[in-house]
Amino acid sequence: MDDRTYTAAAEPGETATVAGWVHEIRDLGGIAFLIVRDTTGRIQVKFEKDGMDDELVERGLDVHRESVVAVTGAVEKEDRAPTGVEIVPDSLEVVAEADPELPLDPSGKVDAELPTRLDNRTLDLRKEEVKAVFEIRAEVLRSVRERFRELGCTEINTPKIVATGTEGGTELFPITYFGREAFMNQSPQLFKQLMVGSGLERVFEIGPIFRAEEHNTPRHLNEATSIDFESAFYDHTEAMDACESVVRAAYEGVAENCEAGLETLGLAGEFEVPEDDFPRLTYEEAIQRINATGELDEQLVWGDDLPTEAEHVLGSEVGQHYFITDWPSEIKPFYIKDHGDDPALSTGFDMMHPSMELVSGGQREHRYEHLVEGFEQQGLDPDQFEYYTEMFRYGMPPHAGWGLGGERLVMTMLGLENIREAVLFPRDRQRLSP
Ligand code: AMO
Repeated sequence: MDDRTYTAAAEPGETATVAGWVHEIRDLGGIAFLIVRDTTGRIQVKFEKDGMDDELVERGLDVHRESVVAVTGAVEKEDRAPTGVEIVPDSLEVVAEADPELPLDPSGKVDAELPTRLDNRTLDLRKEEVKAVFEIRAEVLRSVRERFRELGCTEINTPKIVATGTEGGTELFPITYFGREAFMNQSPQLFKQLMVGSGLERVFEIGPIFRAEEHNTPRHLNEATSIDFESAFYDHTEAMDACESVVRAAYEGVAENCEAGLETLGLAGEFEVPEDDFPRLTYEEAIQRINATGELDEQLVWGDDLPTEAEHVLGSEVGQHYFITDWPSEIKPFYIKDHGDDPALSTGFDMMHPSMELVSGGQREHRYEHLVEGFEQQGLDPDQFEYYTEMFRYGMPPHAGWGLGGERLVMTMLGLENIREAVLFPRDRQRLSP
C-alpha cells in the first residue's frame, strides 16, 4: 500500500489512508467510533450516522474486532480522541475479516494464561506490552552487536548440527543425519575457540543453542539464544571486562532507544543502566558470604555448585550484577584453564544478575597436551574431538571468552517472571509448536 499513513503520522488537515486492526468498536447511538491499531499506535475513526452514507456506516460498525481494515478520510484535530486526532471516513475497506470468536483478547481486557498466549502468539503480540518486550529484545541484540564491533570482533555463524557435544552435564538432542547419529549443538564453544586461532582472532556469535535438559523452570529453555564472545590474547579478566561492557551496552541501548516500550511496561522511572563496575567475588568468598547468612538448610562446602537458592541469597546480598571467579576446576568444563599456580582453581567465571546466572566464561586451555588430558579427565574421548584438538598443534594463542543467555538478559532487564515471555515461540518440555 503505497499511500498508507501510519496512525502515529496522521496529521490534522490532511486526507489519509490508515490500515490496521479494529481494536475496539464503540457505538454510542448517533455517533460511533472504531479504534484502528497499527504498529505505531491507534487512531479513532468517527461515524456520524445521520450525516454519512448508510452503507459506509454499516460496514464500519458490522466489522468484527481484530479484522484488518483500510480507512480513508480527513484527519481532524479532536481533543477528546485518545490521540488528539480522528479520521472522518470517506471510505472503509474490510481487507481481512476476523472471526467473531477470538482465542485471546488482544485489547487485554480479558487476561490470558501464558500457555494460551503462547499458543496464539500472533494475537498476543498485538498487545502493546507484549510487543514492547520484543522491540526491546531487538534493541538489546542491536546494541550488543554494535558494542562487539566496537570491541573489534567479527560476527560469525557456526554449525548447529554437530557430531559431538561439549557442555557436559546438559543433555544433547540426537538427530539422524543421512543415516548417522548427530546432535543439535549445545554451544558454539569449540567453533568460536577455533576461530581465535584463525586470522579473525576476536569473534562473536548470536545464535541458538539446544539443551535437552529436563528442567522445566521459569528460567530454562530447550532452545535458547546464546550471545558468545571469544578473543585471542585475552585472559579471563579481560574477558570479564568485555562482558561487562557488552551487558552495559544492552542497557544503554534500551535506555536510549526504547523509552516508549519502557513506559508501556511501567518501567520508565525505574530502568537503570548499571553504572558501577560489577563486583568480582571469588567462589570462596561467595560460599562464605552465603553460609554467613545462615539462610540455607545446609552449609555449602568447597566444590559444591551453587544451588538456585544460594544464587538468590547471594544476589540479594550483592544487589547488582556481579562476577563469581576462581571456581574449583573440577566443576568447570575441560576447556577452562586452571590457574597456573593452583590446578584446583580455574579461571572460570560466572556473571550473575541478583536473581540468576547470565554468563559463563573463562580463559581456555590452549596447550595441546593439557587439553587432551582434560578430555580424558571429563570422561570424553579426545579422538572424537580431533578436528578441534588438532588445531591446537598448529599455533593456538592463549584466549578467553564467554557465553551470555540472550533471553535471561532480556528477562532480568525487564523483570519478566518467565523466560518464555522473552521468546516468540519457546521450546520447552511441553511445547514443540507453534
Ligand atoms: P553455559 O552452559 O553456562 O556456558 O551457558 C551460558 C549461558 O547461556 C544461558 N543458558 C540458558 N538459558 C536458558 N535456558 C537454558 N537451558 C540455558 N542454558 C544456558 C545462561 C548461561 O549462563 N560454552 C559455555 C560458555 C563459555 O564458556 O563461553 C556455555 O555454554 O544464561
